[in-house]
Amino acid sequence: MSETQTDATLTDGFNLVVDALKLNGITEIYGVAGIPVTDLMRLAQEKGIHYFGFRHETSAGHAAAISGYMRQYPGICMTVSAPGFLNGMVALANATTNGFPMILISGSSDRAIVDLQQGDYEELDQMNAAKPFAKAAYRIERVEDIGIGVARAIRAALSGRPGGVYLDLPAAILPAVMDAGKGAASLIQVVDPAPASIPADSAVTRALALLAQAKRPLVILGKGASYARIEKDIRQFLETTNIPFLPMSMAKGLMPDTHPQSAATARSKVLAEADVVMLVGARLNWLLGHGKPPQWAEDGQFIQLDIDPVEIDSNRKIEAPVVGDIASSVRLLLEGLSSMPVKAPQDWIDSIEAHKAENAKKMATRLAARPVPLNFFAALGAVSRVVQDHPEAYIVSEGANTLDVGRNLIDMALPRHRLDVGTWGVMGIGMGFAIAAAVTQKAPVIAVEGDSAFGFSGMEIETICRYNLPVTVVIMNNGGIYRGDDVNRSGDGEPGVTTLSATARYDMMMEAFGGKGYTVTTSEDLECALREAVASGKPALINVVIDIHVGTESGHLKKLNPSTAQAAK
Ligand code: ADP
Ligand code: TPW
Ligand code: MG
Repeated sequence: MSETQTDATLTDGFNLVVDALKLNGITEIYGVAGIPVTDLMRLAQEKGIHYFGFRHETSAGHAAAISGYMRQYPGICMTVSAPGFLNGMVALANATTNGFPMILISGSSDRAIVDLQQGDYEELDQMNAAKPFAKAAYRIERVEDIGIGVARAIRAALSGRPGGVYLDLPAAILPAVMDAGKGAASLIQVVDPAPASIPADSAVTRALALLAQAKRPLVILGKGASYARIEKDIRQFLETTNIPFLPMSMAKGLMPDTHPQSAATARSKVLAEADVVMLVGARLNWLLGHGKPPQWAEDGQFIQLDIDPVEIDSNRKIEAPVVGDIASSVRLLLEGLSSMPVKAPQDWIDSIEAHKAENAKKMATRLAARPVPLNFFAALGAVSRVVQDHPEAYIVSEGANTLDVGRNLIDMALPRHRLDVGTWGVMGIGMGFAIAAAVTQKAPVIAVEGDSAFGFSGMEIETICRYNLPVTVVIMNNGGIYRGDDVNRSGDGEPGVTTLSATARYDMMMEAFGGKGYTVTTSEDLECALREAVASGKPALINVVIDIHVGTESGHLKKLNPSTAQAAK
């Protein structure tokens, strides 16, 4: 513990870091304590910033990142040096990949020793290690630069395409003192850190002209659109033009999934047949088949709304780029409709409707079944019925079958309420995202987790209990990664590659920390337990026993999974 500073004319690095964060509206820090940041965390807490202590830095980092996404303002993760820093890096890299604004602040060791590799405590050249994975990386080396360092980090995280920023705090600057008045004057409150970026009129007109002559137009909504909070204007734009839309996973709820213009249940058809596609904050990456055949029409034309000019033409030709911030871009497109009206042709709408009706019939049959042991459809159907009655609930999800089937079955009514594995398909976001959603949104959270996926952050249920958060974890326990019946072909009796414990009682883990645990084997019991758990507003975990034979290897990503056609040689 540092001694209490009694000289009123002096301040120090500890105080200045906390004051700089507070001045810029930071209200939470997620982290794991240790040298050299323990007292920094204590001081932050003392000065009114809520501190959430985690069991692993990756989860704390994911919490900061998703708080950034939900708030449109950087979340803060704080870690110790070297290993703690590296644990946090997974989340920082994931945030950069997904465009979530966050700042990873790590304490670091003595630079003079680190740079000569003389073996300091937790020695690592953290700033250079962070650079390839961060949108920006800064190190503050003088106590009088703390204000500038924090301001730069916030601006870098938020401006343009948001991302993860690394801020290195060498231990020596924390107790370093300076004149209190000069210290206060050195702090910077950032002004307009994510300035509007207005697209050119010509870009807007070009996009509308392309849409106006389309025979089979389609709008794709991505998480960039959710982040930009365009729910009001995009709804008006879509309802005025009657263009069908498809949400990417985390854009579900930007327009309600039950909206008649949603083409989600005719996804393959509209991708293959659309002649003009407008991408709104969605990238043509693997999640959209890179915009290429066979998923897409060879001669389809694209409009792309994005804040990053370099995104345009990244995978195929974009006929009408609209580079700007999405809120401004959509507003201008909406205004432009008065002079350039756009209406989706009725025969296109009719053909989509017919396809949707057919698929809905197939799905209804699937959902009516009540198999025991449960399969994913029956179990996730029960979850979706509860979510329908709780539109305010935040849904976190990860896994493979659990994620893919859940994404299709669980309708979202409100924007930014679905938080999942995003661009990388990363496992381990579960409890961190759930904690941040509960903390920042003061709403119930339902984390729908594969049994493998849960394991990556499972210890954080202690964190959930310690802070008494309204999080219900639902584990689809099929005893494995994808399925629970893998065979060890060596015959030596050890478990197969994807096998986990099908009889594991994850609910007892929750009980061990003081939360409520349930094990269920039927969809009725699952629905009942979930309703009770959400209504309680307290930590709960439902272990759902799923048939070990029903999962598909790699879920919906079967084609990406290479397998050997050769016998063992
Ligand atoms: P999804 O996974 O939902 O398809 P992506 O993460 O691939 O979404 O794409 C989101 C896109 O949105 C990124 O290319 C990013 O640059 C862009 N974006 C993020 N925020 C904004 C914003 N405020 N204005 C414009 N574009 C944005
Ligand atoms: C950080 C690879 C993708 S999906 C998955 C793994 C391990 C788990 C699937 O099993 P689960 O779901 O969760 O039980 P289900 O319903 O299909 O049985 N490490 C990281 N990220 C990824 N994506 C993996 C490994 C993977
Ligand atoms: Mg599983």
